[in-house]
Amino acid sequence: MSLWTKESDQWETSVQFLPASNSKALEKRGPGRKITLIILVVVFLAIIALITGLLVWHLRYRNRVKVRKVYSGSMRITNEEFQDYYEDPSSPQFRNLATEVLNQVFPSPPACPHLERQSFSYHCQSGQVITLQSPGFPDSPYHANSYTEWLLRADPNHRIKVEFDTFSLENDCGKDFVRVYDSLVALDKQLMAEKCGVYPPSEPLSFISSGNVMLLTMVTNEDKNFPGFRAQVSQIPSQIPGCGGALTGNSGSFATPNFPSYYPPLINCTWSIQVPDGKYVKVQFKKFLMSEPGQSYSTCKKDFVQIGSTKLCGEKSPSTVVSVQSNKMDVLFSSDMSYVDRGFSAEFEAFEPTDPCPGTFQCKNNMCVDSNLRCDGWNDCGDYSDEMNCKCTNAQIKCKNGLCKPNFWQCDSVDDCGDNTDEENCACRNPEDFTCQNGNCVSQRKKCDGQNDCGDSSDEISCSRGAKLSVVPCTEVSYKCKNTQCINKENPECDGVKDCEDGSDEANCECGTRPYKSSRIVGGQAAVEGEWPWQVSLHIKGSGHVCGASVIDERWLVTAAHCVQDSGQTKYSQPQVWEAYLGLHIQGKMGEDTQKRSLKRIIAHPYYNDYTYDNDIALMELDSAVTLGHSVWPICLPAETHNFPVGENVWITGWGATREGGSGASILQKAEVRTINQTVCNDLMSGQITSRMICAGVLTGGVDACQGDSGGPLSAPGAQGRLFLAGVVSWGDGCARRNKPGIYTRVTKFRSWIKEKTGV
Ligand SMILES: *[C@@H]1O[C@H](CO)[C@@H](O)[C@H](O)[C@H]1NC(C)=O
Ligand SMILES: *[C@@H]1O[C@H](CO)[C@@H](O)[C@H](O)[C@H]1NC(C)=O
Ligand SMILES: [Ca+2]
Ligand SMILES: [Ca+2]
Ligand SMILES: [Ca+2]
Repeated sequence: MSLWTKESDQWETSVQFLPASNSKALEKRGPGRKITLIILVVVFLAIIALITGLLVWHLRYRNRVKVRKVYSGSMRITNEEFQDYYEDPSSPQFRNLATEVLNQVFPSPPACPHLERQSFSYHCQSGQVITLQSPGFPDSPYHANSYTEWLLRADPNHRIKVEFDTFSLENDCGKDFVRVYDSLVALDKQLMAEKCGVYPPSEPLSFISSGNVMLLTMVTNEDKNFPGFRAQVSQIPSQIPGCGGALTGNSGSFATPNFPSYYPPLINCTWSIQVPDGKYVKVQFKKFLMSEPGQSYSTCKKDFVQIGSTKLCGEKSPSTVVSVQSNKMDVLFSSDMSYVDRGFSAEFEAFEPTDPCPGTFQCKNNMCVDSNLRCDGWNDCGDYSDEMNCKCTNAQIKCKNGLCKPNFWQCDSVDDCGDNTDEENCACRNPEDFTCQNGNCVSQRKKCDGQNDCGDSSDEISCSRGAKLSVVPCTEVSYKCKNTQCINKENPECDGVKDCEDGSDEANCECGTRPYKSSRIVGGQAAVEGEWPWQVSLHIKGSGHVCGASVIDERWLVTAAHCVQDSGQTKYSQPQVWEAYLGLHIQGKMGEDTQKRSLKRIIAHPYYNDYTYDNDIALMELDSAVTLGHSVWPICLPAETHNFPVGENVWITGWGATREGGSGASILQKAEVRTINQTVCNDLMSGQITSRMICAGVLTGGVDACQGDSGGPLSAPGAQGRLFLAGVVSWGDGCARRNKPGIYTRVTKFRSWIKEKTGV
């Protein structure tokens, strides 16, 4: 039935759609009926006019709104066969069909508000790769306020695979985003993923459809236009490899289809594992990412893994182990029609029922860990079972709850024991007191009273006296502006607020940012490409990577003085023996953005002590300036008064080389460490720690490798997501070892020396 048919009996049918409150009027018979109908038609037309007005305003003029919405719908023509020529909107067949459809639906085509939108349509052929890119890519940023869609089709019995090789959008999915649908229309229930932000090439982003169609849409708002994306589209057979199968033997590995990229929607895979008779099977999920909106992590109704009656979904730690008391195990993976994730990679292993962890320690959750990880203060099992019932050594604190923790986590304001034992009896015993930066204790009442009670003015730092910052007498801990005035705010440099009258605290703040935020997949130890754009690899010509360094501007690097001391035949102090690689990710593999430079000059600190490693810092001038960008970017240098609080989480990065050699990693590695209380560290290192050094220890369990390179950066977070060069990897293994702190050169102590030598 149609509202537009003029036969009167059909009018009656149509008015039944009006609200119930009008039904009484409709029951009336006689002459009143015609008037009612006229009134109804007038009201109806008024409503249509109002809606049209609102729509025109919404679509045409209301483009300043922050959140954009895209409306879509679909229509099926039931009495027509789909033909290839219908894909081409300019074909006569398409036009004829469209006119027919429009004539049936509307007596005359409605006026459409003009929208800035583009639509592309492709049909993949076997063996053919189609390249898609956002409008303007790569020469110009994408357009503002645009809607672009790509309709992708494949032959029957094929799937569409889309692989993004570049993906760079604004980092707010409420503003600019790309959506991938498992259909040709933008239906929420078939939305596979919504993406924004920047993905580095080392983090693959590819999607596979469940059938032979897929839709990509891209929506942008009015500002912040980024380069956009480029993707390769191809068709692959419906039967995708890696979805289930039989696994036999004593051990092996398996993963979801397309891992480490996204699995397809609507898929069931079953792996049937069988190990030799008499043994039992266990499976450890090394990576497990199966998160999606609307998932309940207790019932796992959407995408999940099932082993017997155990269901897993969401994100799981790498210590997730499932075992069965049988030599057979079925692992089922199931994904539903909306939202996909990266899936899992797993290893299975046969074990003797009588000895599940030969030669190693068996955790309560059935995982096996190296025996020497027992009672070392790190939770390696994931359930603390390796840290229970331990006898603490001299190098450990005995927590009241029975755990043992390394001494160096004492007095760092972080509760490592879980019951605060490690933070008791630190400095000011009276809880009423304030601890000064120099360790003195003053009454809380003396804080921010305008008097220097601590002796170092630290009781007068970070005092908010209204909105106005006060200029204070200059001391060791107060920040000095360029105009020589001192201000009472901690770490005011590059925090986005103009604190100095002359604005000098916010000058030269283009540093310390990075294009790629590391996302969850890379957890582990390998860095993401572009994650540490100030990291430099220093090579000795002919013998490869020897030390790390940090970029501080387009011409200067900071490294360790011990890297540039002559030894035997090699004249490490001479600039001509070195080569600097900037923007390098994998050793031996020059990336597109890797820049290689020779050195013009090396300035080692004149007071460097080869015996104590005091003043272990050096500067290197490049023979020509590098181009700063995504892959090469300077880290911020902290002001002399910058305070890196004890207990703060910081990062070390490098390929794991020490000056003395040792096998390094090929991919840049990273490790999260935590700064250690100076007094505690000095005690631990038998009094070898000077004020020009800063200690940090490995934070998370499991990391035990040599992550830092001599001379490489210790990167600490500052305001606005910027990173500051807190230290230079110096000694004490530079490597992050669990029970040994690493010792770094404290860069704040050398700020004015760096300025004097480089002007930076
Ligand atoms: C996967 O298996 C479940 C349970 O057997 C079934 O309900 C579902 O339809 C299957 N999905 C696909 C895509 O085959
Ligand atoms: C370091 O620990 C000592 C006690 O061992 C304490 O007196 C001092 O205040 C701590 N330092 C900092 C900066 O927390
Ligand atoms: Ca442990
Ligand atoms: Ca602690
Ligand atoms: Ca500031």
